[in-house]
Amino acid sequence: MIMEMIEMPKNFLWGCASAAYQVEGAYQEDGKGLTNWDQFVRIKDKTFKDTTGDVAVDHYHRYKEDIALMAELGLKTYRFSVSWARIFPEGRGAVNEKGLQFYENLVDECLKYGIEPMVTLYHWDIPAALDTAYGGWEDRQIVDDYAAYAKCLFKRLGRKVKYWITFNEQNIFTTFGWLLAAHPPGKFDAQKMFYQVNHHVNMAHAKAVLAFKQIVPDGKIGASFAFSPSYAFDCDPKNVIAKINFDEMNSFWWMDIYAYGRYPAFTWNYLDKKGLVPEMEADDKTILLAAAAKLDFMGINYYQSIVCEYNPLHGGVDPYGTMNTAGKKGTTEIKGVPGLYKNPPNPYLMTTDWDWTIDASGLRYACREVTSRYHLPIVISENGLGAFDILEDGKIHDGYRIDYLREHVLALEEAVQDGCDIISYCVWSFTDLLSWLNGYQKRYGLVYVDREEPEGSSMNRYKKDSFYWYKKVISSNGKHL
Ligand code: BGP
Repeated sequence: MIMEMIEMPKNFLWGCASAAYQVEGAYQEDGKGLTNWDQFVRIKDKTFKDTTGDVAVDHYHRYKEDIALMAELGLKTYRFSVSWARIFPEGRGAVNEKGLQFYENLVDECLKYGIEPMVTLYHWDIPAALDTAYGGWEDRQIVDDYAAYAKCLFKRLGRKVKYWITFNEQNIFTTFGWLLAAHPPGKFDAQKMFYQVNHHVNMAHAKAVLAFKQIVPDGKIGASFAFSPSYAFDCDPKNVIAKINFDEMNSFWWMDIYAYGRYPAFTWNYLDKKGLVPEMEADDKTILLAAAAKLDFMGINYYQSIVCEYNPLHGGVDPYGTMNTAGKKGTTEIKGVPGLYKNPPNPYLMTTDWDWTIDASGLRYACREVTSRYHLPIVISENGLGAFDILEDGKIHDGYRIDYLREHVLALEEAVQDGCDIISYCVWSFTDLLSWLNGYQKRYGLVYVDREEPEGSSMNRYKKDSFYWYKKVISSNGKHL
């Protein structure tokens, strides 16, 4: 069907997103405590060329310049995260006023230009002091410390910030941290702890949502989930069952908690037989249910879809294949869970240099699935293309990024026509920034930042072709693609 270009709903929040560790730098300034990432990146060979976010793209000092550029673009919302250790250097206890002031300044700067701030409370950087004190997310104490941190921000910024996100990609930071050893705390195959950690995060999320509704009753709160919608390899029933296994283990396990306040039955049953279900306290179920009833939107970070195929219990592929962090196409290994599913490549789709499948229709599929299953408004809190960019005479001709974004915005418009209630779309990212494991060479920005892996470049900002393209999209409210 040929779709007509449509205007997005009135007041649609065209946005861009970032995360504190990936943009701010200033890792030891104004009383900030160290975080898990400040420490992890110092372990040799954990990140591409041992890059760090010590300086990142210096947003801490250049936020005014960056927000002025956002205003020039016509941005309606800027999604950024708060570094917990700037607010509570020890993770709990004494508040660091300078940290709070920095974020209030950032919010005020956005509001000055009519840009709606959207605040993520946790985008993967936990104060190192809490890891030292009791093992961070591994200990139940984290739930109340996170809730206290969240309340402090709701109280300080709740009158100015309407949109809040409790966690960014809980599924990714826990999988990479406790199963793949690729993110802090760098544990491999710690399955029992992985599910326990996730339960702690769920409780922290739930308590924050409940506190939010008391402190900021007219605000909106959700969680951002890295959602990869899946396709069965074909209509062989074995592959179709592999798909629903994958969905329940990898998507609904988290999204059902946010939206329904309960764990899905198949996964619970499967984990129970293996002795992997988390320990829960007496009123956890009540708290989860109460928070779910108050969730305002589902945040979706969409980058790619996935294919599911039968994976035999014996002789199947395992979950821990090699990752492509160098941008060399074809170096990612197929992964899966023996007896449940495996994820082969999709022969119908192209991939990025980092082997991420490019599938705009998957975004429409994701919105449709979330709408049918959860009946919630949707914030697309991240979507974008990581690529090598070339700066030539002050220009960056990133037509490939424009093609990618155009296809995805079109798919989003189709989802709106399908009946999905989508309130925002945030391009990842506004400026180039640190890609956690891939250094500064994997660029996502609409604005190029002159920096390489080693410190010392100018940090000058250059508008890419995609900047000018997105400006037209925003000013036409999605009609001009
Ligand atoms: C998401 C994260 C972002 C960002 C993005 C791109 O998972 O929320 O922080 O990094 O992915 O990922 P990468 O930098 O690995 O290419």
